[in-house]
Amino acid sequence: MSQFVSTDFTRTQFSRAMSAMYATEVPAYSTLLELVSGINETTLSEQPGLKHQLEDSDNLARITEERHGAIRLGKSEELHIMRRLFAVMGMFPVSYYDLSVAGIPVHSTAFRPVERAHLSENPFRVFTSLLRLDLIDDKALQADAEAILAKRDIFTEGAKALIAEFEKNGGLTEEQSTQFVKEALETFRWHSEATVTVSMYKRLHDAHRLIADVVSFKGPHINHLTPRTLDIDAVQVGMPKVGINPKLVVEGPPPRKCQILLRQTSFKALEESVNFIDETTGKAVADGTHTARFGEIEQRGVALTKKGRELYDELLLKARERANNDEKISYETALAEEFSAFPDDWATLHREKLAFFEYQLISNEADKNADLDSMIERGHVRLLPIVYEDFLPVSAAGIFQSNLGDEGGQNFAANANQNAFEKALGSKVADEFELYAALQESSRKALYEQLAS
Ligand code: OOG
Ligand code: NI
Repeated sequence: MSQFVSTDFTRTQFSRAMSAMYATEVPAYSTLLELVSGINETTLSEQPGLKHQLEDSDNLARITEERHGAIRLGKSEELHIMRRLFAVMGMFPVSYYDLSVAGIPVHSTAFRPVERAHLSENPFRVFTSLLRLDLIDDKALQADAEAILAKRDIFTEGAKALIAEFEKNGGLTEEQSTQFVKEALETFRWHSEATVTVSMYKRLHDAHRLIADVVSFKGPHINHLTPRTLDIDAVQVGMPKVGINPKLVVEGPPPRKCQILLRQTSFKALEESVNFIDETTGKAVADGTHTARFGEIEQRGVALTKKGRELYDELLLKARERANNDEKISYETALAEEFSAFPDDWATLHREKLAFFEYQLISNEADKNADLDSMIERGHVRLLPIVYEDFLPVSAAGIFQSNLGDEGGQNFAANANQNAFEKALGSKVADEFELYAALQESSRKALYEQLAS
């Protein structure tokens, strides 16, 4: 018996602690959790097929606890330590997201578990952005923001010591794990005391609201925590009835029989009062507000191959262009019409190599020499969609914009810089397509081994 607890254990404790903390910080979050769990129960009882599919792919148990969160960091060192902190919980950086294309001065990755067993246990993920002050035109403001950020340390001494212990020994004891969760939580907590004066806050805010949000505070407060729903359209309709007003459009693909990728919607949750530093006394005084935290829900579908993703991107772009150029057509209609070109049954999605699947042998008449698609066609093998675990840059930009407000601020030129991001991170980000392909391939191998035995 190892003296250490698993990284799954620590991740689950952390995700529960974050959820409990967010519920006390943002009351609408608890309302949303209740709404989502009610709708998930109804969906499962009305759709026994979906329930079996989730059961057979080890995806049912995780759903009630499934969440993602998001944070925004201010400097390279923070991202570097954050990578090591998430590793303690079995979470690794997957994919590079360039948000400058949408006029948002950050680039991002998602920390999440990558292996099947760990995902089934608890897929908790955190969308993590790093501010890009290099994109600001105002060089004086850039220097001021850098100087403010240089002074802060967002991690507790205890958290840093336990990360080092984990790296040295290869694990944490249960006691250390409990302490680690407590210490790590401090970094994600809301701090109502700003580190700047009102006038500095205004300067940062005028450059871009996001810059003010990242630079003015002691830490990268978790800005939303998102439960997974099995029916986002029902939640979208249900939200106003419980006093929550979602953004107008659901990001991602339109409603379909076979869910693909990710659909998301969000709402503004809270205006916080903030104590800024008084210019003359240097003391914190209660004299301002800041909107930092919001709510979001998501529905996850099958992961797409590169080919499927290209088709998705192409249809999404077409729908957006049509809705923009033609006043008579709504975005929803344009989206639904364009996506009629995306096959909507599992067998075709598999045959055309548009999506990733696991295989389940459901007959003992299967011929081991037959090819996969004919086994599927004959009903000898069942397709289990592999859940999309990542994020979509166009949707993420929509989510950022919905909570930052549309009003002005500087626009930023598209300027991806994955190298700089990975240098700050201290490692490469994993390629999501390779991860899904490996999951599919190991299921294919297991199927043929089963057929051969
Ligand atoms: C992150 C927005 C992106 C998502 O689910 O796509 C995101 C942020 O606002 O910091 O969370
Ligand atoms: Ni989100």
